Amino acid sequence: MIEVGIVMGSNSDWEVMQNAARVLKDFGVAFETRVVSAHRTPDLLFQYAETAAERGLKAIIAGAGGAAHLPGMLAAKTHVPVLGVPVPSKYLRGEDSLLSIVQMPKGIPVATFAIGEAGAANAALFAVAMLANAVPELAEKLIAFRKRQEETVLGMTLPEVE
Ligand code: RP5
Repeated sequence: MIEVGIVMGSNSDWEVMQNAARVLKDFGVAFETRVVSAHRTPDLLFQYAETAAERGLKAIIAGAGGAAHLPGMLAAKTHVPVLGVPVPSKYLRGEDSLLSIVQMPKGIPVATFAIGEAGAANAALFAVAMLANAVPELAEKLIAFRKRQEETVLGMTLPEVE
């Protein structure tokens, strides 16, 4: 059963959003990917959000750039947790996306992540952490991932100053 939906406003967002897909794949979490545009396919957005819970989705990772209303509108139409990823935009470098996603009115939250690749990967890691509350094997994988990451950083060296 698909547990996480990854949606984005355009296929031009894929370069960033594939980082979320990569994490979920590495953790063995079943996911789907879809292009759903808040402004250009509003009916599809409503349909996706309205059916998310009954289809068994436990989280929706939504990435968009510019006037990034996709995560907020999804959150308005479903109680499934929405994790928002601001995608870098051409003229404002994603600061517009970030503010569009993070500044939700009280009552309809979107968990908002960093702009770009780190945000996409972290949204997926956060989804893994949520799922891991009910799946001990997933929790073990997450702990092992963090241990490997720790060892990588502990093994880092710096050059001598000449
Ligand atoms: C948003 O507009 C998308 O999320 C994308 O980041 C941005 C540009 O879309 P395209 O013009 O590349 O389709 O809706």
